[in-house]
Amino acid sequence: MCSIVIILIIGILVSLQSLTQAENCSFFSEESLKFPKDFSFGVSTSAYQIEGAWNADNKGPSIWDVFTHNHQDKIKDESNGDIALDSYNNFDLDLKALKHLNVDFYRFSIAWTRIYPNGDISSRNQKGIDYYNNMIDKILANGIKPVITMYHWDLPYEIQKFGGFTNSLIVEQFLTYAEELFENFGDRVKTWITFNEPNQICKLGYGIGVFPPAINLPGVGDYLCYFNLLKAHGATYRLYQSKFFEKQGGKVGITLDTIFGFSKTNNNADVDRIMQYSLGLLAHPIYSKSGGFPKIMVEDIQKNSLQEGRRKSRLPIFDEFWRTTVQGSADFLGLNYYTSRFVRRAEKPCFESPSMDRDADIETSVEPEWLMGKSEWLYSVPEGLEGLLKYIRDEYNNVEVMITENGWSDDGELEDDNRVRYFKNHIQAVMNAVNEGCNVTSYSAWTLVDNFEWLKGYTEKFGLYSVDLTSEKKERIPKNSALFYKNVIETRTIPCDS
Ligand code: GBH
Repeated sequence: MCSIVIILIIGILVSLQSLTQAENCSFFSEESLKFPKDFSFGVSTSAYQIEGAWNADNKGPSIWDVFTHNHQDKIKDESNGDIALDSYNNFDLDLKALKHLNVDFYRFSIAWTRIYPNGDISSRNQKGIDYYNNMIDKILANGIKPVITMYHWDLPYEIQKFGGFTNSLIVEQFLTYAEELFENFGDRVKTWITFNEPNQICKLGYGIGVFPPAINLPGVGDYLCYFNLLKAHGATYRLYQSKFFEKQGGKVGITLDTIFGFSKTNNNADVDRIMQYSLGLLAHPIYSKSGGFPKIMVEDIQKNSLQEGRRKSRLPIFDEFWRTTVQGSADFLGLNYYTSRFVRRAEKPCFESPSMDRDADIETSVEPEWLMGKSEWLYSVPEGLEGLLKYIRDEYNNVEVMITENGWSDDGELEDDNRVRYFKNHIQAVMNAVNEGCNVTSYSAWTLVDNFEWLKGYTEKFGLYSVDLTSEKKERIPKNSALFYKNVIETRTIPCDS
């Protein structure tokens, strides 16, 4: 009797295990294996990575144009986005791929320098506005919803001349640009993302200085950037609420990127530390009940700053007006998830001082069995996505989450089985999280077509489609992963047999 029960229990456990791998589809009811009806699937891109036409129709230079032109040596294959996939002149090719995939939405970004070539309203460029108007109309005419990222790293170069995100003038400049977008496109666009990945904008751009504008001011410039960027985001949300929401009825959010931290010794304090320094510094000001930067950061950075002989903290503090403007300033949390790490508190201070890394004081490591992509930072850790979604559910009052990016890099082969596996396991992680009560409403794959991968040029491919950049037609050719994703989208399930 007893052994039968044990065998039964083992049987159930084994089936549960296979459910998480999405292989034993017959065990559970159809419903628990299907995404909810209103869950939507899409694909994401960004302007500089695909558009090309870097100076067409009055477009002004962005910090990426100037950086790639002046520092060819910093880009792995010495390439740039001058032509890229030439999506600016070939949007129909992208549209054809979008239709083939059957996506519910297309997330793309607008190049600020097409709308305002020098960043300021005085340079308003009707041709740029016409271009995106036409694109939005075409997307909608094909039954696809446009999701717009207002800023995906291509700051107008003229704005960087006065300090970019380290100058609080950025708040007013961004707000004016955002208003232009709401006014021109808001009748048809109902999902707005202000900024893509402030972590990369601020830490890489103004802290470590490996991304343009390549300001090397660790632990100072990065924090100033976060501070001003959050104010620009908050002000934009308030503008939409007061002037556009009643008529247009859309949603405004921001896209944050983070790893999930695992602890080998189940040390929750270490996990919380990394999550606050990676996600909390942006999510706490916006999504927590109290607002402002996370307590742990305020305390650490104050303490370290005084120890360094400064008169006050390197981390700016929101005054009451800005704390309340930023707090609650999003209808959803856009999440870019790629990878995770094991984390532990550093035994000895091992980062330069001052720096965000020194303030965070966390060492990270990876597991030998985690599969690595072409990108050296990218390991496949689907359980990190599930853990992260549950963390957000518990920490930020189950705010609506839109997964705005998730993707895998390789050499660009059409038989991209590792990408198929990556997507399969991560989409399964999303389904598990949804079944655990996480308020996730959409999933977007990065990216439509192999494109300009920033410092790696065209050497790391993330696309569902491949393109021969030397060919005349620049046709987008589906990889196995495109066919896999198309199947997920059309069936709302994760296929058992791939
Ligand atoms: C996303 O960032 C971006 O939104 C997207 O544009 C990009 O193409 C995609 O990921 C793939 O990278 O080693 O110093 O060069 C994800 C976060 C930011 C992680 C840059 C890797 C490399 C830093 N990525 N980071 S560095």
